[in-house]
Amino acid sequence: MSEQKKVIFSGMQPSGVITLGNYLGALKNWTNLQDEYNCLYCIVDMHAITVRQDPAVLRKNSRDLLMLYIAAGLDPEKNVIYMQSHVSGHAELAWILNCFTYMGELNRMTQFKDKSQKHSDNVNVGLFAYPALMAADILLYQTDLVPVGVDQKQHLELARDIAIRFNNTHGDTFKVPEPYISKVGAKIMSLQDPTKKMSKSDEDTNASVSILDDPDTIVRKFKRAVTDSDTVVRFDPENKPGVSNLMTIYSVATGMTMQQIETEFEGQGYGSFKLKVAEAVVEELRPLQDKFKQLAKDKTYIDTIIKKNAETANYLAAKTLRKVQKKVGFVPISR
Ligand code: AQP
Repeated sequence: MSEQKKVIFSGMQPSGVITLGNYLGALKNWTNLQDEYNCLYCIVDMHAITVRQDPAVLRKNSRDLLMLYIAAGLDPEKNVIYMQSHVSGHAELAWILNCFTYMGELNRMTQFKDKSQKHSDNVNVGLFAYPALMAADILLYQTDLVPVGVDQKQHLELARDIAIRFNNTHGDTFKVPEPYISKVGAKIMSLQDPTKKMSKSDEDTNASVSILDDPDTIVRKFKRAVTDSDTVVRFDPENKPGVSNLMTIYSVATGMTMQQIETEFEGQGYGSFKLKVAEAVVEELRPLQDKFKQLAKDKTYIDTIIKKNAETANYLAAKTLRKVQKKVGFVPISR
């Protein structure tokens, strides 16, 4: 990794096949950063087990996600693409940072509130401490910038607070990360309840478009998307959340402005509008899906990428971890 370039860190949970929301809001933007920055993109499998996962499915989703990163255009020679559980430094630093994180702070996190309601039979300590692990993910690599969707901003702010608190106690140790706000990123909402974000773990399969859905499925899901009783294609997220969400998707997929979209569909009903959005999404995902199918045939290549990138990430993580362990007073092993 070049010393001069700024460091970018981000990740996704292999808690299902990623959605169009994950793609348009995050992954698509990551591919534009790989030349200008030193980028680490993690498959955060340790975060995924904060809700129950089937082990075989988690293994498959994790490998698939790594292949999707590459299929979307992330070059595994330029970016460090790796599994979180392959770098024990994440867990080790998370423990130390747990001791610099207050219960009150974690209690305020909206993701914890949402997920503990959704999984009321399994409100575990990992789910509660999720933001401290996320802080460790980021701080472990002396990250400058973190590209996250709007929904993750609260967690990033906490990571900054934890870094500042540690630095104030033990002297300058962590770089305090900044959010990276992409020019095009967008929050994509559920197709069935446009007041909720699109999520890969949504039980209603019509609510989200998986990045690997075939064209017929994509068209069917958009045809069923919830809109309103009006017939005008107009951008008004407050009063027309369904239509505005479809417009956002169309805008990110085609590069058109809301004004241009309103003009294109003036005087037309929602039927043809929905079909056009679906077609734009099919075209947007086609190259990625083709590349994914190719990669899936080459297990040896993917195994090599996994091993090589895990080694790089471990090497980088060890530098910060040793420094932190020394600062808190752990006895080093003499060499
Ligand atoms: N609907 C969305 N629109 C835009 N961006 C989104 N992101 C997630 N959903 C949307 C962004 O995707 C990145 C990876 O997210 P994650 O996998 O770490 O977990 P998440 O935010 O909890 O995503 P999901 O799909 O909702 O997962 P589940 O269902 O497992 O909880 C992040 O940068 C996020 O901002």
